Amino acid sequence: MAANSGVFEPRNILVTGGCGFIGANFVRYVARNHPDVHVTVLDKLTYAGNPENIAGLPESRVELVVGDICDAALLERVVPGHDAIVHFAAESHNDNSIADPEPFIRTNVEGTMRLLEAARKYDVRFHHISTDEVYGDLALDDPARFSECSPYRPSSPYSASKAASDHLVRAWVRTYGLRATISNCSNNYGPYQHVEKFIPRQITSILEGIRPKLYGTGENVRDWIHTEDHSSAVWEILTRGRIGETYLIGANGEMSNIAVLRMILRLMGQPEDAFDWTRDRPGHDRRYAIDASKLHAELGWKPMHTNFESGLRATIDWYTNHREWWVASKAATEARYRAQGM
Ligand code: NAD
Ligand code: TDX
Repeated sequence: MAANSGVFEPRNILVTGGCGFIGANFVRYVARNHPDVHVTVLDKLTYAGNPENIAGLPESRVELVVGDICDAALLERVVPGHDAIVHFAAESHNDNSIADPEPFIRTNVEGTMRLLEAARKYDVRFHHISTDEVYGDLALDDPARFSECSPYRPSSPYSASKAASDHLVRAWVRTYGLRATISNCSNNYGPYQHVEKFIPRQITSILEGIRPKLYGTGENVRDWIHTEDHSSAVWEILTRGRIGETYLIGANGEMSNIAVLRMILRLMGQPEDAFDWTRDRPGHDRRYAIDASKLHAELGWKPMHTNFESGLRATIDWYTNHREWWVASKAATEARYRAQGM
């Protein structure tokens, strides 16, 4: 660790959830762009974690510890010696949280508390990865976007658990002086995303000859950002963000679900109406939209992937070329959805 004109220069980072979608992309980003940094990944390898996601990275720079962030004794062994924790580990899927909220409270709330306690004890800089869903939703016809001042109004057990974890981080900053920052990002897309999520589900369904499934009216809007842009924003906040601050991350990628699905179908050479409607998600958030002005103004961050269609085309290519990565979890995921009528 070094302090250089206000820039924090971590040397030894603990990345929780680094075998999941966004965590693994962040580990790859750090390995590619910051070869002087060692990364320890701490991951429980739930159904959503896959060591293949970080395969091929130099063993001298990326190490995997398999374990649970709720395990205080394990954290006592793993945390000391790191100068930063970047906390991605979570139960992350809204539909799962509606079917069974309990693991969400355990990992997202209790697990975050355990990590905060370890960070406090060993005086480790902490960056907490969160979601725009903590702010609830916006009306479809409302020009407003979420900002760092938006009130917390989570809708699902998942987003409520993430909201709780954000509040814990702020309490540890204020009460114990923990050196922490928080980022709340919009919907990510890109390689290594689990096939339960919207974009990979639809792409892999088409590849398998299954008709894509659209919930409710399909008018719901999500604000898409490429996961590599999320990684670069997190790196800027970790190294140059102000302690105690929250930064929203987004890339002006608002699009309705039906428009995204039609784009996927077109790019994959299918008729644009070749999908099925399903029942709606209970409590389905209508629209998310991020105002990332603070991140732009304070840290000068800009997204690289500004053309959603070309990012989506690359993502389709990735799933097309990595069938062995997703085929087993596809069958299990679709069986789970079928049982729920989705
Ligand atoms: P993911 O489900 O793909 O990965 C989660 C990872 O955490 C997995 O590797 C899993 O094994 C691990 N994990 C789960 N419980 C654990 C535990 N108790 N101990 C240790 N490891 C555990 O999730 P993701 O989509 O990559 O999301 C990562 C983070 O980003 C989450 O905190 C999520 O809330 C946040 N986020 C996600 C999005 C999105 O679009 N996916 C957007 C904004 C924020
Ligand atoms: O088959 C589907 N059909 C469908 O219409 C699926 C899986 C989803 N949907 C809809 C529901 C949502 O409106 O697509 C939208 C996106 O769904 P998800 O991929 O489940 O994402 P979402 O619920 O928006 O949450 C995501 O973004 C915020 C991540 O999963 C969260 O971890 C993150 O915090």
